[in-house]
Amino acid sequence: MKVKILIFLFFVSGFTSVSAKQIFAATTGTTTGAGTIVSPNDIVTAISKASAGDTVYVRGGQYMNNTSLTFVKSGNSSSYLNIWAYADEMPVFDFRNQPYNSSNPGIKISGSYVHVKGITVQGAGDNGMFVTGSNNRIEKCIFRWNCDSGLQLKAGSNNLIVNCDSYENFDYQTGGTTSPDYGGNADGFADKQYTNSGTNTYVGCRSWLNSDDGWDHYQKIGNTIYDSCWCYANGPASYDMTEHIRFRTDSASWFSKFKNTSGRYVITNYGNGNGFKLGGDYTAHNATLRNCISVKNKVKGFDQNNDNGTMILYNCTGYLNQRNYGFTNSSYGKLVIKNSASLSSTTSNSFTCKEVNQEYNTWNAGFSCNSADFVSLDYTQLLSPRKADGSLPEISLLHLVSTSSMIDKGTNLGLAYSGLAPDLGAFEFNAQTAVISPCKTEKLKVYFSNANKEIIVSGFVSKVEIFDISAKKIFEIFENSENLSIPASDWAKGTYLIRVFQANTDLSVYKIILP
Ligand SMILES: [Ca+2]
Ligand SMILES: [Ca+2]
Ligand SMILES: [Ca+2]
Repeated sequence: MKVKILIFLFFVSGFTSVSAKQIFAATTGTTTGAGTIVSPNDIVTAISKASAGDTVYVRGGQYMNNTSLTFVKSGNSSSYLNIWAYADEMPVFDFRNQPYNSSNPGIKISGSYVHVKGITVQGAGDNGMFVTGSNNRIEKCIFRWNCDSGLQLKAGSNNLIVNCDSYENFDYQTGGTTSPDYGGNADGFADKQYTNSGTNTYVGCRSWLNSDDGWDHYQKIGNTIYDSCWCYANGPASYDMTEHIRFRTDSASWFSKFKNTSGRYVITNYGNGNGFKLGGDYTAHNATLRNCISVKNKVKGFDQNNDNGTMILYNCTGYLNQRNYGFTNSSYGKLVIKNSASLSSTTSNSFTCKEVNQEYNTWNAGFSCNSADFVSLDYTQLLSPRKADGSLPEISLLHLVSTSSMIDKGTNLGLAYSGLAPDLGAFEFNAQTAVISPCKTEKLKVYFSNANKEIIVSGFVSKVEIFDISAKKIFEIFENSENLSIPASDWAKGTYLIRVFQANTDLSVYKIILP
């Protein structure tokens, strides 16, 4: 008995000593609050109480700030310091009353191993968020309507930016009235003008309608990976500021001079309007882009901009930019571009770096790409709402039709693919196009194996039914099975509905298009 009690005490005390704190911040929080959900702190106090392993839960609502918020706290390599939106709530840090000034970013993060999740930063007098630390993780955040770039990284290394959106950032006073360059600075993501030795990584991020560029790496020396990131319509011709959240702040001193005859306050944008600007000033920035798309930007979709690093583009798609791919400096940089696609480039692409390795792209001999290859060309889909977990929305834009000549025409680059070989462009054709009614267990997977021409139902199932497009049942099996392979080599091309029962009552429905 004594032994049992001793063991019990050991675990209790051991657990207590390493347990992480939870501290609540709210718009109604105070410096004297207990930091609990019923007695929250203000955000600055909450973060001051946190250390590695702790989580600051930020309640939803509008956090109005007239000055920058500076977070200097760090986690460590085994425990992040978390600053997370609470549950599904939406905390918005609003800096609309902050003076327009290049020393007035909204939130500054100089610490390392900090994980920020689920917050919005808007209307700052300079960058929305300004990061100088390393090994930070910025997730599910929104940066909008700031007076310089939405998210700026200016030092540090190994930062991971996941599922963030940065849009409509516009530096409307740059250059002043004597030499106007309105919009010349505000990028969606500015990761520039510094040197690092590690690698920053952007996954599932979107950048749209920013005044200057989608991503900008001017004078960057270091390394960046982009996975599944989207640029859209950066560099618009003008901004109508009449309804802008900073209108009241700068109305008399600034916006009033732009009033037009319709009573609107419209400011011409002088920004560059590139999607992914990979370098600048002949510095060596090594950029690896995988499955990225760049659509309808004012100038270049993918832009060397004199980068002297190694630029690797795998399975990227450029569409409707003035120039989808602009690699134009034959004295600098190494370009490796494969399995990529170009559609409707207004002027011709250019691939003329110091060293170029390009193959298996739609513009190379023997390959092709035209509008008939795609399910949809509706670029407004790019702005669809994200999924609940923050990941990119399901879209059909630039997805391949089953008859596309781009399917299985790529070379194996070590990325996941379906069918016999990788496809060209950002989206691999996948026979399983939709889950109509999702399965309730994570373990169920239904897909078409192009290699063996069979439908695979993996997971424990009690019954499977398959219907063709006319709703005729063409297959049925009652079997308590863990893995079914259903031969489909003699089935016609087209759409099939697959109903999978688990434990008889738990029904999942899938749509599969056989190529
Ligand atoms: Ca610029
Ligand atoms: Ca820029
Ligand atoms: Ca394929």
